[in-house]
Amino acid sequence: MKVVALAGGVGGAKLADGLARCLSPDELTIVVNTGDDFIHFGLKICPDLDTVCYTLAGIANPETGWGRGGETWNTLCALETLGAPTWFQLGDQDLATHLERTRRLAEGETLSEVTRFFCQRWGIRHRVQPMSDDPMQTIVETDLGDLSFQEYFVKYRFEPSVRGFRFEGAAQAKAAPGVLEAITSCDVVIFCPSNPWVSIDPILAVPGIRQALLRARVIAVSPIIGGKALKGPAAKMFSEIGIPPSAQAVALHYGSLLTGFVFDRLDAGEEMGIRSLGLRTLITDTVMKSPADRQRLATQILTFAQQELLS
Ligand code: FO1
Repeated sequence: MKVVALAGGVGGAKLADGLARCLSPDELTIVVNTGDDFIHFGLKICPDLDTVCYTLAGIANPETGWGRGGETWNTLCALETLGAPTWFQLGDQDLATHLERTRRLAEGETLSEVTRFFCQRWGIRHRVQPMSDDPMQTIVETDLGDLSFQEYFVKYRFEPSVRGFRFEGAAQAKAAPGVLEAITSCDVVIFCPSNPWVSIDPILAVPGIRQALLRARVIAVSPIIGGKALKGPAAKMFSEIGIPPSAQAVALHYGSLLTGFVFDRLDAGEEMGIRSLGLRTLITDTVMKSPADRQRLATQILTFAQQELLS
């Protein structure tokens, strides 16, 4: 079965890893949010691409989900003694990724090419693609003013109250080579349990992607469980935009793009409401605490997708 997964952040990376454990490299393309990317110390940092790649390569930090396992922090400590900004924690090994990415981009490689190179080096056989090779920046509109995503998320610990979002550069961006083709030729697209507002929406804002999805079968996995997000500000964002956070709110957010919806047992009471949106549903344990959980959830979603294909 040919699958395209849209992912951003730690929850998305976990399900992408589960899918990679179930599907062969020619069956899976993972399209990753780059709206969180930013320039820091002159380096191009792509947190979601790195989180997905480190997770698939088995070299991610198991505690945080982002950055690398067994990391050292010598550079960050040295920067601190210089009074340099250290709000964004860059480990020594992780820094090597940003240095080499920045060098290759300056030599004229595209972000897709650099990502393919890293995947080869880290032994990742499945295709991992940035949503676009063009710069796009998620801006979080807050009561403190407009903040770039990493400022909002890391520097201000997602404390400011959110008023809205915009994706700067979206109108001029082109989908990365192969992304639209992957969506139009796959059997199913899976929206990983990533933040709908700032991980999946930036991907949907890339011209052509939403239109391509309208002709595809799309299954979303809810990142909201029992009214809360396992990690990050997704539930807080729903509330501050004026929508009570729930699995159904996630389904409504994606609206007519979806054909199927996966949500947690804890929210089984929402089934009727979600089905009334015309969606097929899978209710299961969606929390992924271990690699075995990732594979189990991916297997269940793929079986559900197969049933959709047959229906
Ligand atoms: N998240 C944090 O909460 N604090 C950090 O200092 C931090 C550093 C960092 C460095 C490299 C990287 O690839 C990711 C990093 N993240 C950090 C995670 C990142 O901000 C978020 O996971 C995503 O942007 C949200 O999708």
